[in-house]
Amino acid sequence: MLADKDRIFTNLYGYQPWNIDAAMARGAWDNTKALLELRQDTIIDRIKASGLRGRGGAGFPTGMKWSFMPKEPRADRPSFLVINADESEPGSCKDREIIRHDPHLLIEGALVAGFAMRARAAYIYIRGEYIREAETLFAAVAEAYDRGFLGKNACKSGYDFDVFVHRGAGAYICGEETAMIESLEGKKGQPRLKPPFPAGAGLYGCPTTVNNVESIAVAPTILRRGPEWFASFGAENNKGTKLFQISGHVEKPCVVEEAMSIPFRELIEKHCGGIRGGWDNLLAVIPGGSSVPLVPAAQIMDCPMDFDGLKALGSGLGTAAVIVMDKSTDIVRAISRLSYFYKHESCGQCTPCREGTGWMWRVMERLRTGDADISEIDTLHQVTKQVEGHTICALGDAAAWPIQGLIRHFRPEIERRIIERQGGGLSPMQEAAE
Ligand code: L3W
Ligand code: SF4
Repeated sequence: MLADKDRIFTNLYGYQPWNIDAAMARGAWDNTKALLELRQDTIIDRIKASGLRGRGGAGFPTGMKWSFMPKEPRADRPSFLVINADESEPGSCKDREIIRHDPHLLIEGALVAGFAMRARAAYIYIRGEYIREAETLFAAVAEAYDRGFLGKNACKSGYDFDVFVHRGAGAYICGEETAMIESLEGKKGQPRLKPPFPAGAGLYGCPTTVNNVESIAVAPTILRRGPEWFASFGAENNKGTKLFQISGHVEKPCVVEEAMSIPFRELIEKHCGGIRGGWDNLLAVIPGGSSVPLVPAAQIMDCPMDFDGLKALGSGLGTAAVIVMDKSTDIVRAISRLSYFYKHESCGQCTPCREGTGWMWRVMERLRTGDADISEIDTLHQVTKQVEGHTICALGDAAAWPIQGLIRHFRPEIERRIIERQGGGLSPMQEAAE
């Protein structure tokens, strides 16, 4: 278990105030000027050496992403940092806790990261529903300006840096980085085709890096304690500490910072008091937020909770939002509900996603009630394959993968409902087994 002395988020549960004095007593804003004096390339090298990978779902190496930004930005084409606080992935609630209880970790991180990539300003795009959190963030940013940590000559470094907080309006798709950029520009939040990646042409056509809240908030601590310290946690290629958000049928749902690669069973035993009704009652887990496929109980027990461990099971770490489902769960209904979510949140600009998400949800509903034909299971699977990889952004994949996971692992359950609804008999899988 991660020792308290190794936690970055020391006020995750809000036992102390979030304000700047309390944050400074915990170590934030401690001689930030000295961090900036490391200079840009050293900061980026140290973040690369730490092994930090993006905490918003894709796991892209953070230091490498920063290194894509121009080393000599033009005066008429400034660089920008955009911080993705549009936390909307079902199951995800870690960025909310950072902003609620330790916003200065994020704001100091914005300055350090922005400086490293030679950005003129950072925009923190916060989910519209996070009303109280936005209030905290506005107040915390104002505190940082009052102390001279932001604005002209930030932290007396000779560097000018502004932080703006922008509230979203409730669209999941604005968490996709290019839709977020469109939304910041005042347009409808619809993803752009990539490339160009934001580092080439982002906000207002200028070089831009979009990073998740957690990725930015850990940066100052990594620089203070050293990249080797951060890299001492987790497995090869999966380094550092990580916020896990465990919801569903555990005894004590929680958000907790742990070492990356902790085995699933240990994570749940140590922090959540086990599975409701005992380990034999576990049915399946969605380990990384609703966009990654579920994993059946038997497969996930000893799995390291990291990018590679979960990928090997055909799933992913995503945002590390671990949704635990026990045997009381109607698994077909649960995935059908997620299908509805993706149908509802599709921005509608590409046909496979706009049409496919509605189509997949309608079939899922028929599978849920048992009113489908058994042959529709294969048809549905084929449709998910037509959507996956054929859309502008990852929402199409995210809509397809949970259904693929359901069919892969729970096909007999889907067939059972159809057979029962239609008056009994053996399912094709049962017939094959006879
Ligand atoms: C320059 C290249 N930059 C990649 C950058 C790219 C982006 C990052 C990762 O989706 C996933 C998605 C959700 N030159 C580059 C390059 N980049 N190649 O690297 O890019 P990508 O396309 O792999 O992912 P993405 O589009 O950022 C993110 C999944 O996360 N997810 C959850 C999302 C929800 C939240 C939330 O609620 N907070 O994050 C869960 O799995 O499905 O697959 O910056 O520009 N050659
Ligand atoms: Fe919009 Fe869906 Fe296409 Fe993404 S995949 S751009 S959400 S229609």
